[in-house]
Amino acid sequence: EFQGIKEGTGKSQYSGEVEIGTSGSDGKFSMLDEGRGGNKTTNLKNSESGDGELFTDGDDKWGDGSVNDPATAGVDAHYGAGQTWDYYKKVHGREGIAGDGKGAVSRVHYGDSYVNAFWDDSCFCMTYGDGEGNKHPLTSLDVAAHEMSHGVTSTTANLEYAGESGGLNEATSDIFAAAVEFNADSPEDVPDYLVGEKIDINGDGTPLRYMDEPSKDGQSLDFWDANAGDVDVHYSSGIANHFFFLLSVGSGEREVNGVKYNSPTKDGSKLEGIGIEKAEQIWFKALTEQMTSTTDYADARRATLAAAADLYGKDSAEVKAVGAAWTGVNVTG
Ligand code: ASN
Ligand code: ZN
Repeated sequence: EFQGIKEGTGKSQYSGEVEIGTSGSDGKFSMLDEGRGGNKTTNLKNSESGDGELFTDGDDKWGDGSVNDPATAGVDAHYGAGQTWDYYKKVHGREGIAGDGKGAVSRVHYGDSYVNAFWDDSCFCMTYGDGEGNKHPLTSLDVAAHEMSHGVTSTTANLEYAGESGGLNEATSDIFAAAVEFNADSPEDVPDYLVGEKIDINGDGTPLRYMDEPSKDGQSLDFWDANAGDVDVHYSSGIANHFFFLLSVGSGEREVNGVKYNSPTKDGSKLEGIGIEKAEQIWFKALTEQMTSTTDYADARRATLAAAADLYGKDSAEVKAVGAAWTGVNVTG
């Protein structure tokens, strides 16, 4: 639901026509969302430093839905920040990324053909490149939610960004990116268990990452093994992303919102999911109450089992499902 004091309309590149929280009055509006802690979105105009220039507009109708209008990337980023804010508030009772009611800054048009986006604790801001040829800004809803969720992780468990804890840090951002999509009101971004499916980062229409079978990207791990801590954190995250898919949806061939998945288990077990609504509650409680900077995969199994026991009872079907999903990704406890 909309909580800002002003509602502008934006034509985004990836989410269709959306409402965004703005401020101001006739003749001069700005991308400052007072209703969401003062989230604001600025234009770096290809610079790689500075705060950027706050987006302003005369009639509160932003962007044209294409890269030709610099405000379009602003719409996507501002919308993503707003939807992520609403998600944490509505689903987890958390006010803002740090839980203190304060908004964050989104900076778009970073550098030239920069193919990444990143969160930075020190500026409490996220920054988006414009992608290959400056044609595909990395501003889709899931990318925004992923980056902002790095801020949630660093103000809670603070999972160290290396080794297995780094994989769990990355997975936390992908998990909440999916959860934000499922809770958002985007007319065009179909909620799915894919990461970066809108930004065409590979140039062939394929997503950046797959949660049902992470190895489909060519590098991510589907299952835990003793070397999991040695690979890039964006690949060891596959183990927990896969756990989350199995817990939410189940194993084998599945279809959600018209998107087809096929999720294997290491032990050949056939799993039924408990739904993303419960799975995201379990992950959030584990992240905020159980995990620490050094949590590894074995600890994550214990943390989520404890969270599920707190939420649903120690003999609950949910606790059994958590254990079975971890076993399915070879975190056997
Ligand atoms: N977009 C990347 C991420 O959020 C940036 C990085 O590698 N830290 O994971
Ligand atoms: Zn990340």
